[in-house]
Amino acid sequence: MIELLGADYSVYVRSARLALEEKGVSYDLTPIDIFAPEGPSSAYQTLHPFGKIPLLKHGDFHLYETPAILRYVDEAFGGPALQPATSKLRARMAQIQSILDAYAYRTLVWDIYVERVVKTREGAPADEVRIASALGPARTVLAALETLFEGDPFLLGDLPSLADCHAAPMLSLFEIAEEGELLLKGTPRLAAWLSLFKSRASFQATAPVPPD
Ligand SMILES: N[C@@H](CCC(=O)N[C@@H](CS)C(=O)NCC(=O)O)C(=O)O
Repeated sequence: MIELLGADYSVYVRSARLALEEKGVSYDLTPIDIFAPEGPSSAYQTLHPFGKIPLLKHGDFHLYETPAILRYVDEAFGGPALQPATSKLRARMAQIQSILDAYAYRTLVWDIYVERVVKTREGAPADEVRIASALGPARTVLAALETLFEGDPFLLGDLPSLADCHAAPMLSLFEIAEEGELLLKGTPRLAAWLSLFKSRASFQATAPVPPD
């Protein structure tokens, strides 16, 4: 049995869940709230010394870092392959995943989505300077992803891959911000891919439960 520790609001947890759903692997999501005032428990910190989510448990095998989890889920279980067959496409997949972690996550999610959408929802003022400074880097991320598109209709071909699972949670949050929606109009392939991926059963099954 697979246990995924994390929270449904987390983009990285959703990436891992998307891979599990796409593979048809059943799992339990055990709540870990890293933003709780007291932080994650010391038992969790022992398992994940960086205190982030997700963490995957498969029997006595424990794994953290989402790209490693995604690859393990694809390789350890049956179901449709989520890694392309050729070295070039697998390299492209790793490249896209690295771009997402290094350049997209902080810019699209924290600098733009959290500032514009989450802070507004919480009645706090958005940091307009932070948003404005993130627009150039966000444009660069979107343009790079648009250029690296190798597939149709998915990022790497006619079937979904780990790159799609990794990218969709970040980009779907980014799109909720007005700046994200606008910038995505400049990358039509990426926008069409996002719209398609959001309609998949895996994406719908992993939607965060709205807070009360
Ligand atoms: N490198 C980690 C990043 C995971 C990550 O940043 N998760 C976020 C939630 S989406 C988190 O745990 N944030 C808590 C924090 O930064 O304190 C991975 O690939 O799993």
